[in-house]
Amino acid sequence: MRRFTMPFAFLLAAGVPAFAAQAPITGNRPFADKPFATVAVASFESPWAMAFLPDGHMLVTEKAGRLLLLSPDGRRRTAVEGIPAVDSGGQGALGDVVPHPDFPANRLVYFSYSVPGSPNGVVLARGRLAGDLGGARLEGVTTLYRAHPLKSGGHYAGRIAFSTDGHLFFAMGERQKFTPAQEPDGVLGKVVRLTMEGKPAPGNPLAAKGFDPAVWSYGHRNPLGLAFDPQGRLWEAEMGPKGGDEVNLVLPGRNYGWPIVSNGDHYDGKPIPDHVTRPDLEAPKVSWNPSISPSSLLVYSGKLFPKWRGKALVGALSGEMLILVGLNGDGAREEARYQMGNRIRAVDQGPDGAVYVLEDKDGGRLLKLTPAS
Ligand SMILES: [Ca+2]
Repeated sequence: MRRFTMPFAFLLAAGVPAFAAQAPITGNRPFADKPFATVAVASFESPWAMAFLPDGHMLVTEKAGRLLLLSPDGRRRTAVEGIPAVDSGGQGALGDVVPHPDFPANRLVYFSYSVPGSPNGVVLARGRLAGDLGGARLEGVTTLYRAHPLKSGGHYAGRIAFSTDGHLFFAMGERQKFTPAQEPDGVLGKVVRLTMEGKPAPGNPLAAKGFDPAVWSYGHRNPLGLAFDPQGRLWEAEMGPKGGDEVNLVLPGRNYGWPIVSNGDHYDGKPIPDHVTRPDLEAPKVSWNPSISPSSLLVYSGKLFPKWRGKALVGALSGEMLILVGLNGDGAREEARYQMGNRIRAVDQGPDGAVYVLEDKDGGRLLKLTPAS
């Protein structure tokens, strides 16, 4: 990593908040004692994402293209029919799954997947969940939004988050092609803000500047974590290059720097200027070197872990850990890391306040975390 030092006064003059971001985390920090007990409740083949229905039933996606409906205790399951064909080669997958905020009334489920073909892209789709554990299907499946332009490569992303004011945020990666993240006419390496029907939301911040009208923020690499905090701030975790993984506070119309700047370097060893060299671009609130490979981000709001409320939990693939990130206004800070001994692909919260994580390999277990007694 190339280090740049700049006079503190310069940073202040440039309008960079002095305490909003944590200095890059370098080196391997010690693991904290786990404040939780862990029990495995189910296992899957390369699971990718999960979601809870309001009554406690779970939806889990598997990379190869299966959507599963599980009983609240994880013991019973059925494969949900009606999922379109998925390109699961490389980083392709049946990706995120999230029920509509008003699911009890409309039974709508949003999901993302990489479509077959080369070049291809990730799409956002929606269907109505019918049936139960005796047999379930998605009816009326409709593609609501398509990443463009089409490319070949990984970094699809495909993460979905709903704001409380009725918008759908969808994060897309730059397909390992770097420059699309800065190109105004495409949506790769961007977070877009859509209506619940998948149309560019009116009033998006960059439409008048010649960007695709859906774009909310840009300059992202592989944004796999996306969640709102209780105050309505949008937090994002993205896989950076070597030593440049990030947690960002996503603000409308802002440029997050990729591939112009990063606190990491290219995997071929070529240096990239650090974020501090370009204070006009949004710097990460937390960055990690060595990489931890963030797969997911949850802002915890449950009752079982009072000390975690309002904080983020980041699942790490190569880091094989769960990282507790304190959110303080517009700032963020790593507070603890918990060794999990497996790649963590997803992290979510159950209606009971328990935390659930999906392991990525060796059986793909779903673990339930409850307070240690
Ligand atoms: Ca960045």
